[in-house]
Order: sequence, then C-alpha cells, then structure tokens
Amino acid sequence: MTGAEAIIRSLEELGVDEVFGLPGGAILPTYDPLMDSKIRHILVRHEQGAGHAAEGYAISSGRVGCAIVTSGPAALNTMTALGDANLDSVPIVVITGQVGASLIGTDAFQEADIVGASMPLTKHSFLVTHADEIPARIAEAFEIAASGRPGPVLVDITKSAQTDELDFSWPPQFDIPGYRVPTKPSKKQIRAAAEAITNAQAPVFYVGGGVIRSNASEGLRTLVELTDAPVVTTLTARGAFPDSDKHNLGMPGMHGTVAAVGALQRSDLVVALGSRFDDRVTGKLDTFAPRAKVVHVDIDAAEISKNRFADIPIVGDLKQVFELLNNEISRVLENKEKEDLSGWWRYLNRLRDAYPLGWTEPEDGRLAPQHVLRRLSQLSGPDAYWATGVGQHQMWASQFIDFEKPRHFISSSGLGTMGYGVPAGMGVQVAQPDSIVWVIDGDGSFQMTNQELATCVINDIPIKIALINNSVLGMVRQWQNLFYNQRYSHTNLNDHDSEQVPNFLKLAESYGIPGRVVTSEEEVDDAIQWALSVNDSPVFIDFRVSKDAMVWPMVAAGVSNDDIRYARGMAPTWDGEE
Ligand SMILES: Cc1ncc(C[n+]2csc(CCOP(=O)(O)OP(=O)(O)O)c2C)c(N)n1
Repeated sequence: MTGAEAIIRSLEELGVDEVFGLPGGAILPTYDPLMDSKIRHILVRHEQGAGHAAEGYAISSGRVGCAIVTSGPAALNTMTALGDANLDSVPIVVITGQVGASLIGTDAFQEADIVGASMPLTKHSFLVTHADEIPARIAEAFEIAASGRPGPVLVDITKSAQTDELDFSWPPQFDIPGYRVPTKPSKKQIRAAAEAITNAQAPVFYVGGGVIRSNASEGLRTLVELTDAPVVTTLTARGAFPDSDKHNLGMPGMHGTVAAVGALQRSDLVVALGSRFDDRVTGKLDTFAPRAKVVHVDIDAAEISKNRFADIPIVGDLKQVFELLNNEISRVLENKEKEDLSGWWRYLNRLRDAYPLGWTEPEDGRLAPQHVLRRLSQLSGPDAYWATGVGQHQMWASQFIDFEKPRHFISSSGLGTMGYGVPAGMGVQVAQPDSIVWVIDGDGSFQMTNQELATCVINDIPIKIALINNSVLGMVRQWQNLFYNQRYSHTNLNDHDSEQVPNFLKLAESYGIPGRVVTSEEEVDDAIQWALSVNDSPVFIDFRVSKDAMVWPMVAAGVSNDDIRYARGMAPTWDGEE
C-alpha cells in the first residue's frame, strides 16, 4: 500500500475513531484514503481549532486526541495547541504533511521546519521521510503521547513518504531509545511518605492534574478517608476530588480560596500529588508553605524538586502509588493512634466560614458574572462538561461551578490560551455525544476562534455557549485597575456600550445557531433552562455582565500567598478569632 494508506490504516489499528483536521497540498495523498475509512473526520475552520479540539477530546475521554493538517502555515497554526497540550500534559498526536523529501531545505512552497519549531512545544516530534517507517512512527507517537506523563507528539510526514509504497504489517516493531516510563515506585519512599503523613499535625493534599491524567481519583478518595486530611485541587485538578466533600477546600493559588491558600501556608506537610508547584499556586516561591515538609509524587522525575525541594520524592504512576501508599498507611494505623487533626480542622473551618467565595453586586446594573456561573452549575448538574476560554470568566468558572467528577472541567491552565473554549468544547462534545457540554467564554477569547461554530453546526456538535460578555479584556483590565492606576490601556473591546461590535446574537444566528441576550437577573434561569432544552443544535447565550466585576480572592503576581486579598484592600486574619 502507499504511505498515505498506511497512515490511515495505522490510525484504524490504533483504534482512532475521530480526527480533527483540514487538508492541503502536502497532506492530500492521505486525505484520499481517509475518504474510504470508518474514521470520522471533522473538518475544522482553522488548524488551531483542530489542535484544541483534540485536547478537549483527550481530556474528557482519557483517549489520545488526533489532528491532521497540511504543511507550512497549517502546521504552524497547530503550534499554540501543541504548546498548550505540553504545559497541561494532554495526550494528542498531530500529523502534519511536509513537502517532498527532496525539497526539504529548499524553501519550497509551504515548507516550514515544523519538527524544529515544535520540538520545544511537544513531548516529542518526528520527521518521517520513508514510507516504510510510517506504521512504527505513528504507533510510537501514540505510545509516547499516552504513556508516562502524557503530552503532545507531532509526526511530520513528507509528501514523498505518503506517495511511496511499503509492505504494511501490524503491529510494527518499535524501540524508543532513551524513553523510559517509571515502573514501580520505591517501597522505601512509600514507607517514608506513610510515616510522614500519619505523623503530620497539619497535613494537606495538594492535588494536581496528574490525579486526573492517571485516573487516580478513587485512590485519592481512599487516602482522604484514611487520613481525614484536607484537599486542595488546582485548576487542572478541579473535579479530581468532589467539591461537595467537606475535605475539599477548593482551589489554591492566585485566585484560590482563602482556606486553600491558608491550608498550604500553615501546613506542616504538603503532599503534592501530580502537581508541580506552579508559580500561580505558590506565589512568591521562597515564602510558600514555609513550615512544611514536602512529599512529592509525580510520574515525571524532572518535576521533583524543580521548584520546591522534596523531602520525600516518589516517582511513579499515581494510581499505583495510591494503592501502595494507602496499604502502607492502613498498616501503620493498625499499630498507632491516628493524629488528632481536630485543631487543624478548627483552624481551616474558621477560614472557610469567615472567607467564603462571594461577590458584591455590580453598581452599573449589569449582571454579576459569578451569579451566572453559579446558576449555570446548579441548573446543569454534575454530569455536565465545561470548557472555558481564558480570563476572568475562566476563574469564575473554576470558582463557582461545582465539580464532582474528574475530566469534566476542560480549561487551558499552564499556557492560558485565549480562544481555547469553543474548539476544546467541540472536541469534548465529539467524545461525549450524549452529554451536556457548556463552553464558558469571554467576549475576547470567543473572538479568537468562534469560526468553529460552523464546524459545530455542520457536524451536529451541539455545544452550548455561555458568553460572559463584559465588552472588555476583563482579566487584563483587572490588573490595570489594581496595578496601573486604573489606566485602561487598550482593553476596551467596544467604544460604545450600546452598540456592540460584533452583534454576537446576529453572529450566532448567521451560523444558524439560536441565541438569546440576557441583561437582567430575572432572565438568567429562564435562558439557561431554554439552552438546556435544545439538544439538536448548538445554542448561544450572550450574558451582559459588568465590566467592573473582579475575580477575588487574589494573590498579586510575585507576592507571598500570605498577602492574599479576598476583596480590594481586605486581608484575611490568619490567626485568632474574628
Ligand atoms: C492568546 C492570548 N492572548 C493574550 C492573552 C492575555 N490575556 C489573558 S486574559 C485576557 C483577557 C481575556 O478577555 P476575555 O476573553 O474577554 O475574558 P474576561 O477576562 O473578560 O473574562 C488576555 C488578553 C492570553 N492569555 N492569550
């Protein structure tokens, strides 16, 4: 068969059911056999959308997401998604066409060095110049994307490799020199961690996206039951542990809850579980959790002691680590009284009660975005999936939606990619065809990728869009408000409040998507119920919210977590009674 046929056949053998893509010259040979394949191809409107859709598909399903595009500009258009998937450890494979092997390096039409460009943005990138390499390289790409710490892999295949012939056989033999996935976690370290956890008087489980990636939520639940210790869940980990469980203090970090931030700052033992001490969590690093010893569990040894020294490092898959650690803790607790954490819990509960998430009503008569998010969550229930753009609306989504299950919150965390929401939500809906999928978007983020609405309409992908429309680049404006003397340099998306450009309702309608504009609180529930009742097409709601609404609490960039503010100028009282 031809290399092109081998690409499609390899994807079929790997169990790929859906791919997102857009054809062009250098990938044309592969699009021909794709037409006869059972693989469902979803034709996007921009290649960045194909990449984010593959991410949404992967995060929500736990499978590898796949995108396929042509060379040069098309491949370059996927770079943002590759970088995004790299920072959030999302398993995707992007297949790009490349000019013919003999043309490489000649500045040929639509030639770009995509392997070179993508190398720092991916877990790995391959250039394939011979047809007979195709099955092995594609199999390797899927193996590398999904195994160990997941991540994006790019396979750049020359047009000549696609048109040349090979003898296809499956499974291919492959050996990836230098690529090792950690096997058994160290027993000695597990014992040390169990010892530290059972002796701690103020422990906290700092849960990151790794718990979701390794499907380890059950193990975490058992660990919490055994120890009664508090849990904080980072942006990538929302849903890894149910919000309704009283052990969950919410999200830590820059826009985390006072209780979650306080728990880390005051703890004597931070148990980092698939989390990476990101600057958005630690604040000023040398003032982070100053008293705490650290147990750090991660499948990627490079994360251990990268930002914060780990007293007890454990390299391994969390699912397996939880099993061993929970057994070891049970064993220790057979011979030892549980530490009394009631004083620690009194302290944390005081913080939780004194500083709950809340908001002040806007003075301009517009909607409070937090109210909209809370009602969306309450009316949609715990089975709904949520994809977001980046900005204030993303933080409110994280704060005010109740997450009960892993893989239901799909958000660009590490890279913070505006424009992620619509295409990622589209990918989620393809993977979860019978579920409610909400896209929570900002009017800035939405305008970066909303052309994928056409993809959604044409391919029967009925996402629901809640536009949190404040007519400004809200998060940037918030920083200008707080740190630049309210000088709003270039953050207004509209000159006139009354005439918005674009008219989002008409924009949605031009795609054949029914929509509503909501300006008052009385209309909020009705509009959400209406959107929930529409299942056969995308729906769109333009919620007109106040541009002065702010995301609180906040730890300013580069500042100690101890200096968190829960409202403008309002610092929590860490010690003593209110
Ligand atoms: C691609 C990209 N460009 C710029 C930024 C910087 N940035 C972060 S938040 C933000 C404003 C987002 O505005 P909007 O999508 O309307 O959301 P809001 O904050 O108003 O809720 C900007 C410009 C970014 N994160 N991503």
